[in-house]
Amino acid sequence: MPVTAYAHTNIALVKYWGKRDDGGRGLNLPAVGSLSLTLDRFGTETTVELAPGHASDALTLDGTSRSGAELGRVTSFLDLVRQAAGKSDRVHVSSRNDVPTAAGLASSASGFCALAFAASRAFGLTLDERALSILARRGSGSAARSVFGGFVQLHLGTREDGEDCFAEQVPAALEARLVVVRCATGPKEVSSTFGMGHAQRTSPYFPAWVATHPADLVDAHAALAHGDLAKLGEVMEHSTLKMHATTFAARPPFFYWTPTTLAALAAVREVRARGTGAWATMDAGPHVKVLCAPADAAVVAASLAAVPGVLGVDVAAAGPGARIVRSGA
Ligand code: 2P0
Repeated sequence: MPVTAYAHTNIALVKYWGKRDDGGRGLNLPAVGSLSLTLDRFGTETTVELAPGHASDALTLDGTSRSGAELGRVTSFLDLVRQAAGKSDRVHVSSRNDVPTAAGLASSASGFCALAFAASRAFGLTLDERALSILARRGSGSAARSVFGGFVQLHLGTREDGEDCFAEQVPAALEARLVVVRCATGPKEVSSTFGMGHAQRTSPYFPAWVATHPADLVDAHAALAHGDLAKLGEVMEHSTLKMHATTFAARPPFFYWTPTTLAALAAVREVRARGTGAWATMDAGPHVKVLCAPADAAVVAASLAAVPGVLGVDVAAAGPGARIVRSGA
């Protein structure tokens, strides 16, 4: 029986960037914790159906059959689920993104979260949210957070087996909007997995990134608890700029930003200078996401839409956690 799951994407306010050594066990343990907002728009719907007797898994992504590295990463992840379920069946995975794949709008977050949910159910596992988050993390670190709605923390954890590295929802005394500003088309040139590894290995700023990260999480939590959007926005910008600074100082250096990214950042500063609270964050791609109060979202979106080079803007609110949408034929 096919099982279909949907997961919304999430955007980190305090970023995950870098991994800690797990002795080659494939646990995908982050070097730092993170704090995100799950969005009410953008996400991935994934159907998993067992294919008994088939020799290999099959992957269809956005209507196109995939092989090579894309299929390999999915098969490696499915092996974890097969191992947990004590089964060996191959499966057919069909996945549809309503985010541009690999463009820095976090499709791996919703993608691996939806896959973890659908595949575990298809193999007869009923995981609680924590176990689902741990499983999704092994596919992609950011996917651990999409299990939950609203503001979400991915705990760093200290255990070598990663069992205390899971996400949880964080209660918040504020509402916010994220204005998603599309600054380029096409896939990004440097994947986040490669980029964070390269920065970790070669950037002299990486140790400073890790050393200063816990204070950002403390500040962000305090801002959420006190409903202080300005404080949340300020620490969010600090986190993203430190993350990108590690890429500038890597050897060789790499840049996720385009001239349109910088023009959008200038527009955010102008909006702020005019007295409207607006703060920017960028992930492993050129797009800019602008945090603001719900009442300011229309003004912020209009200001950013007017920036030359900007391809479009979408206003997102807090969204729900992942869910099973269909189970059975
Ligand atoms: C984040 N990013 O916290 C950070 C900020 C991108 C920049 O998590 O290697 O695809 O699969 O665990 O989750 C994107 O990295 O990396 C990401 P892997 P992932 O959202």
